[in-house]
Amino acid sequence: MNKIEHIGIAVKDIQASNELFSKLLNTKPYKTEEVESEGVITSFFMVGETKIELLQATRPDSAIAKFIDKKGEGIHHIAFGVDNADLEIGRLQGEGFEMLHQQAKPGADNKLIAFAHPKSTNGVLTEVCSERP
Ligand code: CMX
Repeated sequence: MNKIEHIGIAVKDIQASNELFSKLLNTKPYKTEEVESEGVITSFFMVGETKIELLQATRPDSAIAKFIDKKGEGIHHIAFGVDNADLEIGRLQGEGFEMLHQQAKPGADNKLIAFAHPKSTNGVLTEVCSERP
């Protein structure tokens, strides 16, 4: 694990939250991107070395829609930057963590991503991500 790459925050209305977080962080989002496979629209803010990712659901079966229904808006996941997400999946499985993906898949911001189930990580949805080659 090299660094905290980003913190994901589930929001209901990304336009409204872009304005709110622009004021909070005193910087504008540098990117907005839809990830069709995940059913989300995302925006990213740079804060030092770490990013804040806002996530709004684009369909009712999206992980973000389910999360907001259950828990409301708030911190959804922590993503750790790694050199190679596929190798990290193997390491984490070897340590007994329940990985939701056997192979890293394309995510927002030009990353390969994989998640560990929050049930196996003390209730914290944990992502590993590496740069897409
Ligand atoms: N953090 C902590 N706990 C969470 C959670 C989260 N983000 N999401 C769900 N949970 C908990 C639920 O509260 C629930 O706990 P209880 O059993 O105690 O009630 C349990 O996990 C199961 O939750 P669920 O609502 O039944 O949801 P599912 O099992 O259908 O899915 C999960 C949960 C984590 C497997 C699913 O959200 C997932 O696959 N996430 C990874 C993908 C993802 O989050 N994509 C969106 C971001 C993509 C991006 O960054 O680009």
